[in-house]
Amino acid sequence: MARDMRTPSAPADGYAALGAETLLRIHAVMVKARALEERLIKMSKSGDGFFWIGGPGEEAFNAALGLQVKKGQGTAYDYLHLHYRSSAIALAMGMPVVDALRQMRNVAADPFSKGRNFVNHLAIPQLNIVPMSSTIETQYATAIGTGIAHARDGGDAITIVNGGDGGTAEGDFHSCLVWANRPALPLPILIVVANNGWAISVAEDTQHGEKNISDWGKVFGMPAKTIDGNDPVESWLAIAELMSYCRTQRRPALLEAKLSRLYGHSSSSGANRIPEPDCIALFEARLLERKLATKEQLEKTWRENLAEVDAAHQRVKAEPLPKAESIWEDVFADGLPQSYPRNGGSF
Ligand SMILES: Cc1ncc(C[n+]2csc(CCOP(=O)(O)OP(=O)(O)O)c2C)c(N)n1
Ligand SMILES: [Mg+2]
Repeated sequence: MARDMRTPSAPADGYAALGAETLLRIHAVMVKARALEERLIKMSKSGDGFFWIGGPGEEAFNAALGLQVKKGQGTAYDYLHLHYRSSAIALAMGMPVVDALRQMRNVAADPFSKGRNFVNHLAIPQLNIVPMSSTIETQYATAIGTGIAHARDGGDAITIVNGGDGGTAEGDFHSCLVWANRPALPLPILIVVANNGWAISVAEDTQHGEKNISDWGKVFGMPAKTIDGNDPVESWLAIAELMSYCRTQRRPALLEAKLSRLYGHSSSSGANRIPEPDCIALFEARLLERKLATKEQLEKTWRENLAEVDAAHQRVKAEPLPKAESIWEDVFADGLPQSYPRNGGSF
């Protein structure tokens, strides 16, 4: 079914507001993410991995988000509850490409799951990126937990949760809205929905009675927006505005980003290129049009990132798989300090 992809151009002054340096930083993250994802797809098709799912098409929005995170470890920093299309967010925050390739090849050096989870199921304690789950939408429920921690701690750190449009039909998304908006303890959560118009093979317009997913925000009177997530400038400005609201007001906001799904759902549906708008091609055309970059500059970014991914792949090919005896490692978390309930906490 044909889909209206809505790709209006960002406000002209958005480019001036961000400036060439930030725009090229965003572009570099987008290119890195695409180079990584296309290599992951290749690996899944050439016996160097078993399955692929990932984020080609989400680079514009995700780069703009990842670069604005207050990153670090602990409640003084943002917590992120992401999903399997979030690679560009993690790359923007400093995840090395080699780590994603390690998880694809399921080698023991995979720092997220020691070679035992699907690709793009990240877990990075140093960046407050909590372990991702293959069950969709459950991250909106776990986000309530760090949202409560952030609400109690004060400061300016927030919880960020992102997932797909299809999953918003599930209870976890609505639990997050309800918990984040309780008058007794509002939660500083930026609730993001990456709306690619599909849940595997089910089209969004056959399932959603609401006009926009962001309309759910009206029930709570919370700030809520639907934006063109294929446009990094529009994305950056909307994220900046809603993040600032969550940080300063200590309350939630809802952001729906309409974007492309450039290689279908996963390797299970073939992972072949789909003719939807490509955020990188669109962005590069605008950068060139506005003379904010030269063709040579953009090509250099591609060359460098493709070379980095290639070198990382060669390295991972030589790394060993996990040993069978390690199968029970990290299954249970022993010896955690008692942290719930805590004195003075109110529900
Ligand atoms: C709880 C749960 N139900 C069903 C599935 C099977 N499943 C995996 S991905 C997916 C579609 C998700 O669509 P959406 O939320 O729009 O995210 P997208 O993949 O489009 O980014 C489904 C139904 C699952 N993983 N978890
Ligand atoms: Mg979807």
